[in-house]
Amino acid sequence: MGTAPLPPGQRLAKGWPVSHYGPVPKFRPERWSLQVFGATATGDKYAWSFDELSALPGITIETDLHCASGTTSTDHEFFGIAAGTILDLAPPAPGVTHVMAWAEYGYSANLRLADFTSERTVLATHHGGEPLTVEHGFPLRLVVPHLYGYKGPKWLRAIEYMTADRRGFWEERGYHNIADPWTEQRHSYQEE
Ligand SMILES: Nc1nc2c(c(=O)[nH]1)N[C@H]1C(S)=C(S)[C@@H](COP(=O)(O)O)O[C@H]1N2
Ligand SMILES: [Mo]
Repeated sequence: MGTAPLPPGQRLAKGWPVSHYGPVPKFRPERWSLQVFGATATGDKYAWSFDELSALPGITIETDLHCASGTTSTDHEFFGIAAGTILDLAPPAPGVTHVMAWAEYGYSANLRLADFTSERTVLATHHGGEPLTVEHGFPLRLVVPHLYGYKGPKWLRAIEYMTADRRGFWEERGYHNIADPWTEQRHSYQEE
């Protein structure tokens, strides 16, 4: 937050910069769903329309966003569905250790299950009381406050439950598999 220290090696961004790879997708509500697939407890797939998702109970969190390239934007208030709520509605099989968060155009980020189920991890629909803007991920983005920004896909479309780890988009391209900003886990070469 405004008075919180920045993680090591980060500088303050001006405002809230937009940062992502590739184009901004169009939202087509009639074709849109959030899916949960992979190693679910029942073997079933789950899907929610945007209206169904919006009817679920939500939480508000405050956080800074730390981009691994070195800028931090501060004082964000996100509202959305706690990741734990999704876990309750779509229980994972006992062997699930990781999830892959999938966005439009195949962007992905892998997370340890504990990072995904962290109390403050949210599938955000709103920022500062307003729907997300399209460049910041409308209609839905994942926010994982305790990890670098690349672990939070904008334009989120699916959660895949996994029984083993697999690297996501940036993790395959030289970024750190865990992404803790407080210990500067930026690069894959830092992994043991
Ligand atoms: N779909 C998608 N989500 C993404 C990215 C991306 O390239 N594609 N980039 C990530 C990175 S590296 C960062 S730092 C944040 C930036 O979020 P912002 O543009 O809202 O500041 O989005 C993350 N989510
Ligand atoms: Mo980033």
